[in-house]
Amino acid sequence: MTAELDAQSLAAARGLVADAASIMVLTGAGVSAESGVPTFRDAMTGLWSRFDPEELAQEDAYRRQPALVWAWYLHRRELVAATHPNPAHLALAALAARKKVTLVTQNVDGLHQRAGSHDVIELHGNLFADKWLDGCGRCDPATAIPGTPPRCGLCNAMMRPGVVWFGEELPRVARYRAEHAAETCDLCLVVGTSGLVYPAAGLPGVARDHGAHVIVVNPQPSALDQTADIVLRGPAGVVLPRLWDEAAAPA
Ligand code: BV8
Repeated sequence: MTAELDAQSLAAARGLVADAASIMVLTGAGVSAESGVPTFRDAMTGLWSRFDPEELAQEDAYRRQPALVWAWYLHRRELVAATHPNPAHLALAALAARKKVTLVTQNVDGLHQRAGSHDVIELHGNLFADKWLDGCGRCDPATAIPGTPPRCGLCNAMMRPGVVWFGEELPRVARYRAEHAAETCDLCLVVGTSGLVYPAAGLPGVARDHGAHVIVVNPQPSALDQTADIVLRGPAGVVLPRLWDEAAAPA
């Protein structure tokens, strides 16, 4: 337990989790940090240090420099594929076996699913899904012309990562389901996000406005701290297993 993680806040948070009938969880890159996945803003280490991720994660960047952006996504896929879920992911999967949990993530790494979480709402898509940019409707990855990026053999459209870029609308169903969960939960657990990217970062405020308690888990201050009833200042992999660990006495 980190020095800043005081026992009183932890006990209060455990009580909220134990009493909750419906929990909405919103995760960001910090929940995967202990797996070794760089958070979104510090993903730009080494080769990529001279680029701004928000610059690369945009459609016009892709149209301007498809090979560079495609290589960036392949690099991130390789990084993520070599990692494993950490105790934070596993604790969230275990919570869903005991409580009604709607897991909403901003992450594109698929680690919640690999930890055993089901029906994960991926607001920003998935790094391992591909789709087409301006495709003809009959584009087929099986017959794509290999390249950086691959292209459709019929219409020459570029394959693109199945993520949501800045300036793109979120997937409608995912967004609707996340907003419904925020409106109907009685506890919103916010884990590992700087709370800077919208509309995802607005969800804890929606939950609060509908009467839910909000708990933030983050070793650093975040833009969502002021929305929280309780801020647990520690790493998710340490904090989450203490919020509902099986061994501990009921709160
Ligand atoms: C939209 C997929 C409607 C891609 C991502 C101008 C033009 C267009 C739009 C906008 C604009 N101005 C503002 C907007 C809206 C924009 C936005 O919010 N911009 C921000 C930068 C201001 N949003 C959008 O564009 C969204 N679409 O609004 O459509 C529209 C359309 C047109 C015009 C207007 C509106 C789409 C947003 C989705 C972007 N795609 N990802 C890819 O990955 O390549 S976002 C990407 O960044 C991530 O998915 C993630 O969501 C976000 C990063 O946030 P975090 O997850 O919080 O990560 P971060 O690194 O910031 O923080 C990590 C945290 O973890 C830190 O707090 C750290 O302390 C903590 N931590 C570290 N270690 C641990 C830990 N916590 C716990 N435990 C630890 N061990």
